[in-house]
Amino acid sequence: MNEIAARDMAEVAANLEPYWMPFSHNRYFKRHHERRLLARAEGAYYWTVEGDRLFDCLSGLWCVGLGHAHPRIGAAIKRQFETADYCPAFQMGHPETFRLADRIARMAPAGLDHVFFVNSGSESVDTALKIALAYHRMKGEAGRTRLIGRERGYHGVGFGGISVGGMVANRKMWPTAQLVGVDHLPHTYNPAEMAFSRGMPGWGAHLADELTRLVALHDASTIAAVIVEPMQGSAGVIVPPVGYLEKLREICTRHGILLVFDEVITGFGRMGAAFGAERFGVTPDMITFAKSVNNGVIPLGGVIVRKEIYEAFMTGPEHAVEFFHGYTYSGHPMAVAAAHATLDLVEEEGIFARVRELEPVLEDAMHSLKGEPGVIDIRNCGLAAAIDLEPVPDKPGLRALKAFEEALRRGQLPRFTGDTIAVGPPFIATPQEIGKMADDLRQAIRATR
Ligand code: PXG
Ligand code: PLP
Repeated sequence: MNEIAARDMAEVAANLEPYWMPFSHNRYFKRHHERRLLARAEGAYYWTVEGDRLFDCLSGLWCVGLGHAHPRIGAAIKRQFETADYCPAFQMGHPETFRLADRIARMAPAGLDHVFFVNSGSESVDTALKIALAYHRMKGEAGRTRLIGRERGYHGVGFGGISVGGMVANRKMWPTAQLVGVDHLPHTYNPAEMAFSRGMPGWGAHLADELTRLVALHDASTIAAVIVEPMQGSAGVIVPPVGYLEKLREICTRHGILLVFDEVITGFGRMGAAFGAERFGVTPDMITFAKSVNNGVIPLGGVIVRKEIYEAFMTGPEHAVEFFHGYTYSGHPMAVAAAHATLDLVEEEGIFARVRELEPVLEDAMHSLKGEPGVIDIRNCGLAAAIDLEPVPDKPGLRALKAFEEALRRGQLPRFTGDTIAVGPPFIATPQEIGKMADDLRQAIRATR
């Protein structure tokens, strides 16, 4: 970092107060921000304002798989800025946005072939839920108004997303602001049956039968859609039990209920395939995505839908708007340019195959932490893994915070929530970097004893 940049950073650091940080302990951060202000990023590393290098254990927040500051992505953004920085999204379009929709449709499971663009995972979820409700109405089944989510699910922070989401802290402040008629499937995590499972646990497929129970309770004619993350990311890498997603698919099909996979984390490489749907061999009716689609460089998300869903909307006079929904920045040319450059690199460098090669490396490295003090579970799938630590009595979250701070001292930037440490290394990470990450986490965990 040059001298001026260093001085600017120091000045910024002097007044941290006005920024209200998202999903953060603001007061603690503003008093203890050593190694937590990131000044620079390149490849699989960040550099803090103090000049310390940190390995990017979670690829940013699950989004920067190809590493930071990729020159090809940077060049594409610059070129797009000079060519057409913004185009109105409504009643107009940029050719590259159409080309990206076509490209994503080709990567998606057969049958899912239309793409609606948004700017975040939260928007992708709210959009998918609105499509589901409107779809049934367009089809003459206006009574299908119920949405089914899942306990421990994370579907962003929009009012729709928190309604189907299953994390109490994200919901409890807004009980009357949530969608009515929502119900939840049970989560699939049961440590007594699956602690230290490698990949998909063998126990738990029967929990999908709870959907049959909800159908019996509410009647299928009232249910519009079921939304689940194929692998629950935010909840701490909760991997679907063998056979579970297949059962959900079968029950939804039987009852005319749309199945939505929220692939904001699992889409575009994290599972070693274009989508979790492909990896797990189960095809939903809609897929929501964001994050890795353009390496997290400029906000971009979307919803991929089946042809029949798109076509159900294509009625009425041809000159009239069919779906009253969209965002100023839907299909933003800059975000789209970053996506094309990202997907070019993903293809050229065989990124999905690389993730599949790294998966057992990460699995072995992380499961080698079994037996360390206070480690009560380790889970993994694709290039994602999580470790649960035994909480300090009466101080939930403190153990993981201490491990996190020790990890920073050792040059690692993992993610911590509650007493869970999560990692999702960049797709470009080397086996050596993954090994070192696990070893540094081992020392960090030991230090919390
Ligand atoms: N759906 C899923 C499945 C997600 O994982 C969202 C929706 C919301 O996306 P936006 O772009 O609105 O944040 C997410 C986001 C973590 C972590 O530490 C996970 C997310 C975001 C930030 C941190 O696991 N997931
Ligand atoms: N609020 C106001 C007053 C607006 O004019 C708009 C868009 O025109 C919005 C919110 C929605 O913004 P966006 O399209 O970026 O989601």
